[in-house]
Amino acid sequence: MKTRLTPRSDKNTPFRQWTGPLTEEIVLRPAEFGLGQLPNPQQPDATTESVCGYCATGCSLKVHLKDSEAFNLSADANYPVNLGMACPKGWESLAPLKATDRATTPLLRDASGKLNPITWEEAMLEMITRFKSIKQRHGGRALSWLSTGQIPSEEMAFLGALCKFGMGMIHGDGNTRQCMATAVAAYKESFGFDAPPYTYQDFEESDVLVFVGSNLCITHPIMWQRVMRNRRNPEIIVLDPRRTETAMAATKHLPLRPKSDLALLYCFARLLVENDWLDNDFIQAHTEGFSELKEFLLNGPYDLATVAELSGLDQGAIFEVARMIGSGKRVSLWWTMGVNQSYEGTRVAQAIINLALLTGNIGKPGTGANSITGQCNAMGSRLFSNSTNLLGGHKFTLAKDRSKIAGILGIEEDCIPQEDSWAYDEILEGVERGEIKGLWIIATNTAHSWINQNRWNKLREQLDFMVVQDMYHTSETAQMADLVLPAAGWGEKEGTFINSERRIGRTRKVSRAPGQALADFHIFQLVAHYWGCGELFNRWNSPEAVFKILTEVSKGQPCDISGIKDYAMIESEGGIQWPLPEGTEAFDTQRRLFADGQFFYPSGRAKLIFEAPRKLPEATDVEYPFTLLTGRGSSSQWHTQTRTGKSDVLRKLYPAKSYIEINPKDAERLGIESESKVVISSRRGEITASAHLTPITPVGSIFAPMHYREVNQLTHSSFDPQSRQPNYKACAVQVCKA
Ligand SMILES: Nc1nc2c(c(=O)[nH]1)N[C@H]1C(S)=C(S)[C@@H](COP(=O)(O)OP(=O)(O)OC[C@H]3O[C@@H](n4cnc5c(=O)[nH]c(N)nc54)[C@H](O)[C@@H]3O)O[C@H]1N2
Ligand SMILES: Nc1nc2c(c(=O)[nH]1)N[C@H]1C(S)=C(S)[C@@H](COP(=O)(O)OP(=O)(O)OC[C@H]3O[C@@H](n4cnc5c(=O)[nH]c(N)nc54)[C@H](O)[C@@H]3O)O[C@H]1N2
Ligand code: SF4
Ligand SMILES: [Mo]
Repeated sequence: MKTRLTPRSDKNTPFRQWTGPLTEEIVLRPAEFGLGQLPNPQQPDATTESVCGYCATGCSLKVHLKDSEAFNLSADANYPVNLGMACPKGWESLAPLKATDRATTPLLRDASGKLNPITWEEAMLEMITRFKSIKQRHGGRALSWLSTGQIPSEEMAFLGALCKFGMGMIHGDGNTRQCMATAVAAYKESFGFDAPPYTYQDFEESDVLVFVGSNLCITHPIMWQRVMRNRRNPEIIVLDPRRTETAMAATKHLPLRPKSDLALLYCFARLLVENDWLDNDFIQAHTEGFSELKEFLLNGPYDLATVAELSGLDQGAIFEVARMIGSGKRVSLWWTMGVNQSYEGTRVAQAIINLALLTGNIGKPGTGANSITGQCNAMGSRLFSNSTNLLGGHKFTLAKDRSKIAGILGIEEDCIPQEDSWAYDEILEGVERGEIKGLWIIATNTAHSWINQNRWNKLREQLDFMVVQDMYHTSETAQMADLVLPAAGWGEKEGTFINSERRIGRTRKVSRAPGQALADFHIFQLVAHYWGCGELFNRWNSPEAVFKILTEVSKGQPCDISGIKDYAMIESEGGIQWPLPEGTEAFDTQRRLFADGQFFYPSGRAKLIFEAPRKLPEATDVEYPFTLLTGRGSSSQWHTQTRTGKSDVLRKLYPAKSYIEINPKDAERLGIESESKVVISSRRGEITASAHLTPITPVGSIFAPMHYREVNQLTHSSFDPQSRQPNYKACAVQVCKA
C-alpha cells in the first residue's frame, strides 16, 4: 500500500470527515473511535459491566448509563472476583475521565519549547517523519518503546506487533518491568512457564496464608476481603519490615530486616528438611534438584541462630512459622513488591516457590506459590505485549515459534526479530550511550516512576524525538515530550484485561473520550497506516478481531485460550481463566494450575532453584544511616496520581504533599517533630517532605510512598540480574530537620 503523506490545510477538520490518506477501513469505522457513538445506543439508560482499570484484582463494576453515557458505578455482585465489593478507586473510576487536564488534541513542541495543539494528521506526519528519519540514519535499533500493564491486551498486542513487525524496532519494554518481571523470571525458571497457579478461592480455602512483602489490605483490598471470608480460622502470617495495615490484621507478623528474606526463607526450608516436614512423595514425583537444595541448605549459614541474628527476628517465631508451613495443612504463600523489587528478587520468589514444592502445597485448594500482580492488565502484558517474549509466551529466539506466529498472522517470517528485546533499564542505557534516538512512551509515567530520576532527566536530552501517549497532557512525562498523543482511558474503549488469577475479563466503552482523544487501539491503527504498514494489520480491525488473533496464537501454549469463542462468552461466564483450550466441554469458574503435578518442562518436573544471598547494592553507613523503603501509601492513591489525583473524593483521603514515615524513636533522637519538614538525602539527590511519626516503620528505616514524584530522586539504580527489575525498596539515605 502506498501512503500519501500530504498534510491537510484545515486544522479544524473533524476526524471523521477526513479523507486524505486514511484507509477506507478507518473512515468507515468512526463509531469505534473516541469521537464516535457509544455502544448500545438502543438502550441509552441501561446498566452494563466492565472490569476495573486500576489494580490486578480485576473487580467487575456495574456501570449505569444515562443517554448512553456513564453517570454512576456500583460493584458487581455476580462476578466471581469481587462478589459485590469494590475499593475507593473503583467506586471513583469515572471521575478521572472528566478531569480538566485531559489531553484533547495532539500537542507538538515548538522551537521555543511550548507545546501547541495540532491535528491528528499533522501529529502522525510529524511522528512518522521523525521516526523514519532516525531509522534511516541509525537503523531500527535506534527506535524503542516503553509501554504499560494498564491497557487492554488487544492494544498491547497491536502495539508490540506494530513496533516489531511493522516499524522494525527490536527493543521495547513496559512498566511491568518495574513490577512483575521478577515473578515472571522466577516462574519461568521454576515451572517452565510464567504461570501463577492460583485462583482467588484459595484465599478462602487456605489454613495458613503467608504474605511476603505484600500489603494486601491497601494494595489489593478486595483480595483482602476474600481472605476475610475464609471460614477455616486461618493463620495469616506477614513478612514485612513494616507493621503495615496487613501486618496489624494478621495473626503473626515477622518484622524482618529489609532484604533478609532470602536467608529467612532458606531457614524455613532447612527447618522443613531437618524436621522432615516435607511431602517426600511430591518431591520425588514432581520436582528436580532436591538433593542439591538439601545440601545447600544444610551446609550454608541458614540455621536458626544465624538467621535470627541476621533478620532481627526471634528464633521461636521463625521456628513456629516453619512448623506451620510444614504442618500438612493447606498452606498458600503470596508475594508482591517487597519481593519483586529487589536486587535478588528472582531468587527470593523461587525460595517461596521451593517452600510450596517441598510441602506439596500446589495444585490443591488453598495452596500455591502465588505472585500477586499489580496493574489491571500486567498479566496481559506478560503474555501479549510482544516485547520480551513473542506473542503468547513464545520465544523470539526459536525458529519454530517465529514461523508459527508468522503463519498465523500472515506475515513474512523475517519481519520477526530473532533476538529478545532489551529490558527497560537496558533501553535507557541505550539512550544514554546515544544508540536509541527515538522513544515512544505509552501509558506510563517514566519521569515519575522510574528509579533514580536524575539519570532519566539527563537521558531525555539525549533523545532526538520523544512521543508520549497519555490521557493527560500534565503528566510529568508528557510535559517532557516533543509530541503528545491524546489517549482515551479506561471506560472510553473496548478490550480485555487478564487479572492476577489469570481471569480474562471485559472492559467497555461507557463514556466518550474528550475532544479528539482516541483509544490507543485507534492511535496504533493510525500509526500503522501512516508508517505504511497498514496492510499487515488488515485483520486487526477491531479489539474483538485482535482478541480472536490472540486466541489463535495461544494455541498449544500453557496459556491456550483457543476455547474462548468471543467477548460474549467471556461476559456470560463471569470472566474466563487461562487455559481454556479449544474443545473444552465444561469448566469451573475457579480453576488452579498443576492439579496433576505436571509442570511446563518436558520432564513435567518443577525445578528447585537456589543461590546464596548477595550483598545489598547500597548498604547503610555513617553518612547515610537509614534504609529507604518505598511503596503504596493508601488504597485511594494510584501510582503517580494522574488518575486518582483527579477525584475530589479520593483526594480527601490522603495527604496532598510528599511525606515520609519515621519511627518516633528515630525522630526523637534527631529532634524531628510530628508533621514537621525534613530533608532526606541520598547519594543521588535531596528532597523535602513532612515527617509522619509512626511505629509502623521500624527503627533505622523510613518509608516514602511512591505516589509523590520526589521519591525516585533518591532511589538507587540497581537491578535483579535475572529479571532486570529495579531495586526500589532498599537504598541508603540520611534524614535531618529542614
Ligand atoms: N492503592 C493502590 N493499590 C495498588 C497500587 C497503587 O498504586 N495504589 N498499585 C498496584 C501495583 S502496580 C502493584 S505492583 C501492587 C503493589 O502491591 P504491594 O507489593 O503490596 O505494595 P508495596 O507497598 O509496593 O510493597 C509491599 C510491601 O513491601 C514491603 N517491603 C519493603 N522491603 C521489603 C523487604 O525487604 N522484605 C519484605 N518482606 N517486604 C518488604 C514494604 O514495607 C511494603 O509494605 O499494588 C497494586 N495496587
Ligand atoms: N520508588 C518506587 N517507584 C516505583 C514503585 C515503588 O514501589 N517504589 N513501584 C513501581 C511499580 S510496581 C509500578 S507498576 C510503576 C507504575 O508507574 P507508572 O506506570 O509510571 O504509573 P501510572 O501513574 O500508573 O502511569 C500510567 C500513565 O498512563 C496514563 N494512562 C492511564 N490510562 C491510560 C490509557 O488507557 N492510555 C494511555 N495512553 N495512557 C493512560 C496515566 O495518565 C499515567 O500517566 O511504578 C514503579 N515505581
Ligand atoms: S480492588 Fe482493584 S480492581 Fe477492585 S475496585 Fe479496587 S482498584 Fe479496582
Ligand atoms: Mo506495579
